[in-house]
Amino acid sequence: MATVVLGSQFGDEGKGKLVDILCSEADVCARSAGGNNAGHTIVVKGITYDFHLLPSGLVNPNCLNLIGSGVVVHVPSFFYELENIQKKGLDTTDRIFISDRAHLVFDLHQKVDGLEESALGSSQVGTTRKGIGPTYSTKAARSGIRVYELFHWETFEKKLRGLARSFKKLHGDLLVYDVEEELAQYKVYYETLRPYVIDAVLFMQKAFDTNKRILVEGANALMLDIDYGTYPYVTSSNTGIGGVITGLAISPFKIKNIIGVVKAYTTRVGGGPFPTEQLNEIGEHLQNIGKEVGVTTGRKRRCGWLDLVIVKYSTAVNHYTSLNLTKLDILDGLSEIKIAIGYKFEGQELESFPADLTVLEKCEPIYKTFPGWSSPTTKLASWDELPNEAKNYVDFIEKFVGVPVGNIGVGPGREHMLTR
Ligand code: 2SA
Ligand code: GDP
Ligand code: MG
Repeated sequence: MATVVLGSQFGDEGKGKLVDILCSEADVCARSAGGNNAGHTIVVKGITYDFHLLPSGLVNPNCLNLIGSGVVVHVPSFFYELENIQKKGLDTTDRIFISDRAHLVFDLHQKVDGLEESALGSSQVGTTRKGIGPTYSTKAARSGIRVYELFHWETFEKKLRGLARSFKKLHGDLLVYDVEEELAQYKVYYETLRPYVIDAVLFMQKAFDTNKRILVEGANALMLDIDYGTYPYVTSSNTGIGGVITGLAISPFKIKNIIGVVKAYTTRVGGGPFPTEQLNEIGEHLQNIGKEVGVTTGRKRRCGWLDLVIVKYSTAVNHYTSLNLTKLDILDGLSEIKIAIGYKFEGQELESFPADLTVLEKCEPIYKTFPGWSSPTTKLASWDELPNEAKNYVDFIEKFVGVPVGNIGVGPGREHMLTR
C-alpha cells in the first residue's frame, strides 16, 4: 500500500521533514511530479540536508528512491545534488532510480524560463527559473525529450538541435545559448546516467506485487497545481493527488493514506494572490522567526495568517485522510492569532474558494481571532504538554476542515513532531 504526502497550501509546509520521518517505515520513496524547483529541508542529528530533485527518502539507508515518470529531470542538477548529499555522508549506491519516461530539462529550457518571465513584466509568476514551465510546455507540445532518448544518440542530437532552433526562432538574439556546449555535456551523461535509468512502471508494479511500503513525496503544493491552483500563478505540473496517480502509475485503490501538510500560518513564494498576506510587522515576524526563505532560490517568502478557506478547498481536491500541522512553534509568543474562515466578496460571503482571480483579488478574509500562548512549544514531547490555547487552535483547525490532525510539528528536527 502507499502513503502520499502532499502540500496543502502554497508549498514549503514542511513535507520533507514528514517524508523523512515516515521513511523509517517505507521501502520506497517516490517523487511523482515537478523537478528541481522543489526545496525540501531535513534536519537530522544537527545536519541539514536540502533536497530539490532527489527524493528525501535518501536520508534513510533502507529506502529505495524513485524519480517518477511525471517528473522533469535536469541531469547536471541530479549529479550535483547527489554529490552534495554523498559529501554529507549519505550512501546512495543502488538506491536512486530515474524513470525512462521522465522528461529532460535542458539548460535551454532554463534560459527560456528566464526570458518568458522577463517578458511578463509586472505580472511575473516569479518562477524558480529552473526551466520547469518550458519543459512541461515542450512535453505537452510533443517536442520534449524523454530520458531514454539520450541512449539513442543520433535522434537525441537531432531533437535537441531542433528544439534549440525553434526556441531561437521565438526569442531571437535574446536567447544566448550554445547547443554544442549542452550536447558535449550529454555525451558524458550518455555513459554516467545509464545506471540510474529504469522502467518505472515495472519497478512500481514489482514493488506493489511484493508488498513493499511505498511513500510518495509530493512537491510544491495544491495551490500551485496547474489545474486547481491560482492559475496562471502556479507551477506547470499536477501537484495534487491526480499527479501522483499519473506520475507514478499507482492504482488509486492502493493509496491508504493521503496526508495533507498544513503550515500553522501561510507562506507563498513568487507572484499571485494571497488573501491573508500580512504586509506589516506580523508578516515580518512570521518571516523572521519562521526563517521563511526559499530553499532553491533564497527568496524571502511572503507570510500571512492561516487560511482555512484554502485548506478546505485543498481537502476537497486532494481528499486528505489526515493532516500534519507544522511550525506551530513559530506562533509561540504572539498575543493573538488569526485564522481566515471565509471570504467576503462585494458584501456577500462566498461558499467556496473562487476560480476567478479577479474575484479572489477583491475578497476580504473573514477572520476568527484566537488567544495566543506565551510558553515555548519546541521542547515539548507530547500533545498533552501543549498550552491549552495551542490545543484549542489545533482542535479548531481539525473541526473546521473535517480531517483529523495526526501530527504537529514544533521544530525542524525529526524529534520535534508530536503525535496526537
Ligand atoms: P516554477 O519554477 O515554474 O515551478 O515556478 C512557478 C510558481 O511555483 C512556485 N514554486 C514554489 N513555491 C514554493 N516553494 C518552492 N520551492 C522552493 C522552496 C522555492 C524557492 O522550497 O523554497 O526556493 O524559491 C517552489 N517552486 C516553485 C514559484 O514561486 C512560482 O510562483
Ligand atoms: P517543504 O518544501 O514542504 O518540504 O518545506 P521546506 O523544507 O521548503 O520548508 C519548511 C522549513 O521549515 C524547513 O526549513 C524545515 O526544516 C522547517 N520545518 C519543518 N517543520 C517545522 C516545524 O514544525 N517547526 C519549525 N520551526 N520548522 C519546521
Ligand atoms: Mg520547499
